Amino acid sequence: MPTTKRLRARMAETGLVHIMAAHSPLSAILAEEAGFDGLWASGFELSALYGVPDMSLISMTQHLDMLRAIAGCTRLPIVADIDTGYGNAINVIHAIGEYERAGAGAVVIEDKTFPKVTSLVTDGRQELLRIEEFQGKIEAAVAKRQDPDFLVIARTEALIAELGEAEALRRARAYVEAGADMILIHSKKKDPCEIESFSRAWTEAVPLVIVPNAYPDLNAERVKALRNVRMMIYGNYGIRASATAMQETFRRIVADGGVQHVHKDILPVEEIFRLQRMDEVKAAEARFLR
Ligand code: SPV
Ligand code: MG
Repeated sequence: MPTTKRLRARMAETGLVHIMAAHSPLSAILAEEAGFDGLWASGFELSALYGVPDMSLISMTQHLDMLRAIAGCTRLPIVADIDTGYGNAINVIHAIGEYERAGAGAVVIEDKTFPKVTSLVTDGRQELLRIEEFQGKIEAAVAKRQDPDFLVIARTEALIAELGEAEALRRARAYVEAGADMILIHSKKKDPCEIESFSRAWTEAVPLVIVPNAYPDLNAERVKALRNVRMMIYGNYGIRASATAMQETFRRIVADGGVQHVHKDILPVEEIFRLQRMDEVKAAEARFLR
């Protein structure tokens, strides 16, 4: 079954899919082994990996290269974070062709102006596009996709821009009219009540996607009670987890004056060999090297 169909089937079967952020093939392999339903090719994570802020500084080529590398290492569906779609509706048309070919199963396009500013930063300059212009981008994405199961997810940043729930609902409804398959509603409030209130006010048939980065208390059990959220994206947990581990380990090595203590607390090299599928290489060596 193609990954696009699998993602839709999993949503229908479980009612809520769990999508983990991946910034590399290794993080994707670990997410797959942990049991996630899909991967989030996160702009934030890839930006952080390159050591730059998430402000449209990473090019489409860089993002696509990483997505292709991830797609080559996992069977999980990939939800591609294409930010603003790299420009206007014409750029979106080009991007959809590229992302479908690269192996994405869905895209999320957000209604900010290009270049964007990362959503969770304090006092970020959050500028939104005119509704009609963003509708054109969603319509262009829907018209361009080849596979009807490829999801076009419209993300509104109205709450991030502090425009209020009424504006967020107005925008989300306009994006449904334009053909969006799902609506991603984002919030930077620590209290999940902003998202819960939006979800209760959302009466359209099109389901919601959330990214509980700022409001971690909204767990799957609470989300299921909302009834119209079908996808949870763990948006920056891959890069934060790996940075936590590296920061702690590197500091200990400097403090200890060597690796004599940390080596027992990190994965043995044999585990990395397993993740690299060294056994397959050894089998191929035995069979083909003469
Ligand atoms: C990302 O992971 O790139 C996101 C989620 O878009 S957030 O950074 O919280 O906006
Ligand atoms: Mg992003």
